[in-house]
Amino acid sequence: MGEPLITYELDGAIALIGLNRPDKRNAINDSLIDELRVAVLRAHDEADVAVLFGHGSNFCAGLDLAEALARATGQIKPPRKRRRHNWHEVFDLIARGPIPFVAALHGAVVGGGLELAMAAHVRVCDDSALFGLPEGQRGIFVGGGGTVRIQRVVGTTVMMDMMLTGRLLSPAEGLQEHVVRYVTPAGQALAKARELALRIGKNSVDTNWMIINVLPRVQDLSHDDGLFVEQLNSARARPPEAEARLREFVDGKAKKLQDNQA
Ligand code: 1HE
Repeated sequence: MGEPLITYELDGAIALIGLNRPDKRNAINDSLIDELRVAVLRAHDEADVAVLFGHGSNFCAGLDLAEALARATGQIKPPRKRRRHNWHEVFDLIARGPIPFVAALHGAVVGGGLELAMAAHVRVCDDSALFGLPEGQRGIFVGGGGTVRIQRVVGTTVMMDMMLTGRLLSPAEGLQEHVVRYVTPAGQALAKARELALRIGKNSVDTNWMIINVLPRVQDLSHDDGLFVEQLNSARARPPEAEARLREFVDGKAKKLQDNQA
């Protein structure tokens, strides 16, 4: 058996999930998606937060174009039954699962690689990162949730430009367009992502679940329905953990918020 296409490591409550196909720039083929699914589900079971990163020179070169060609020419037969797209399934497991994901990005973060990164909840890149959607140049279209997820983050104008002109965004532009929230010097994105994951992992797991599951759904609702869903969630019976954390503050024993500055 060859090297796994996904590496998995548990560091305390943090799952470290690495794309591990560096010779093909971590291009996503069906086997990689299958292994990613297994790793994500394992992280759901045993971790409170996960970090997603790429081994080698870049985060991810997107769809495996050789496999896409084999599919386009009929060398790989289409499935007999229609089913949900495997990328949609796995990326939604990341985006709307029980635990937050932090993405550590470097080098090429393009096409499906960008779609995967955008499934994570907090994104960090180093100054080698380049963000792009080269589908137009390859004669294909985004298929990993980009029309929904990327468009909602960067807006139609930016996504149209990226797709039509093939323009790559620099880390500074990525920051400006909310593709990432943090930029580090080269080689330090993973360390920063782990530091943020550690911080996120200290939150109540229940609140983390609400943050990542309620916010994106409310974003899709009307004002009135959004407030209704917010009320249902904020008013639902709070676990003992909430009581303990509230008491900690009231008793003057909670950590100062200022300790959390950038
Ligand atoms: C690949 C892929 C790939 C590299 N599929 N094999 N994605 C793209 O259009 C990006 C295509 N890739 C690139 O533009 C460049 O490879 C990179 C900028 C990412 C990196 O450049 P570099 O110089 O470091 O590497 P390289 O020499 O171009 O590639 C190294 C190897 O990786 C080479 O294979 P080799 O056997 O000749 O060594 C490449 O063929 C291979 N490789 N990228 C397959 N993507 C569900 S919809 C989503 C649609 C999309 O994602 S579209 C975007 C596709």
